[in-house]
Amino acid sequence: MVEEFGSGDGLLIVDVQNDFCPGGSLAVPEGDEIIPILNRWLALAREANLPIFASRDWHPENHVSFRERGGPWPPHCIQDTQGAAFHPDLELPEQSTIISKGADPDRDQYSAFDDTELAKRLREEDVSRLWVGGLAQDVCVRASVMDGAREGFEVHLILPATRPVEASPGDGDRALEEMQAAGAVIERSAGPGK
Ligand code: VGL
Ligand code: ZN
Repeated sequence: MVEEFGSGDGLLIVDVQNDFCPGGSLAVPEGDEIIPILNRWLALAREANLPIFASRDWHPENHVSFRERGGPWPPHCIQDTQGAAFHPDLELPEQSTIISKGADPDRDQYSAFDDTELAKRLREEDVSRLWVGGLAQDVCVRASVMDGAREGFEVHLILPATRPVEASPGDGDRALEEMQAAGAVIERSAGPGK
């Protein structure tokens, strides 16, 4: 249970985009069910004036991760398409900082920290404890949580606010173990005061 959410806290919402939600081209099962939980965190973060970051997968049409180039995934989150847009129910405040990744056609970036300004921006905003939710638990959330822990942040994964895509069965649970082993805290309650 999260007793207090205030100074030193920051929120990172990973890849809550149409293509990763039911109906999208790389749908995470129940991916949209995390949105009401994230909206509560967003409202609290906004009230407390805490820094909010939202990452997005932002691929060119010919991205190396797509099957036609021998990659593991169907085409998804192509820049400036509906599939790449944040889910319309996600209530991202105006002041949120958007972190785009995966724009290089020849390289993937699962982590929101990979070659982005995120770590620097978090330090500038004096964030020491980072709350993370979003999609997918076993891909970009996993990579972002592990990098965040490696960068020295106290990373808490909001478990009810994430879902795995499970390209292979068991990936979701394996990712949780790896994140925990990297020093992240797996938070099983849905939010502050819940
Ligand atoms: C993701 C698969 C491919 C994610 C991104 O955001 O978790 N998964 N690209
Ligand atoms: Zn991708």
